[in-house]
Amino acid sequence: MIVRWIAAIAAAVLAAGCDTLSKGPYAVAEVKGGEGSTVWGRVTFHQPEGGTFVGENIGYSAPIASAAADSSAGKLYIRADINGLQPGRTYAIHIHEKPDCTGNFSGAGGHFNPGGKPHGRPDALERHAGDLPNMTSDGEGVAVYAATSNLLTVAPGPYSVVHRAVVIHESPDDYRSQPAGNSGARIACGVIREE
Ligand SMILES: [Cu+2]
Repeated sequence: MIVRWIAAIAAAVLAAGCDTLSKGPYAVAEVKGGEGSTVWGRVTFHQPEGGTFVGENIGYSAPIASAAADSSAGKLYIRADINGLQPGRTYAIHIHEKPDCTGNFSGAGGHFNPGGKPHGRPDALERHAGDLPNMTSDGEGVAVYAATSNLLTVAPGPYSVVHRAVVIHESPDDYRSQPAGNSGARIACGVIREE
């Protein structure tokens, strides 16, 4: 029921066609796997300036629709397009604290956690700012992903994603285990820069 309601809202918002995505601060990370890896892609961060804005209508299911429905002003819209994953698998994706993908991505440090909180569900009050919903690949190993955050910003400040890193892990985040959701090895990384 709730899912249907969210989908209906998303469809209505998309149909309205307003789009302030191009306004407000914007950041991007080019994500790459390690040596021999097929993983590559792009993660973008839009911070709308005001009013309700709309994610692109890419015909994807719940995650995209709910992100579009939830993308009111004051929330950061995060979009990932990742290729070369294994088909039909779920991966953890996080913001990590350092703009460094060296050392098999260990250079990125731990989860971005300016609030000094425990790791948690991405919709929990107590969580790392860098905790995000898991990402799932389709039958071709492509993940099209969207999420919103009411903590993160692109604009300068303690919660800004700029000069941080996006890290993708080999396993899903269980949203419980400390400090990183038992999500396994880091398989791809990209430094976030403002555009
Ligand atoms: Cu991580």
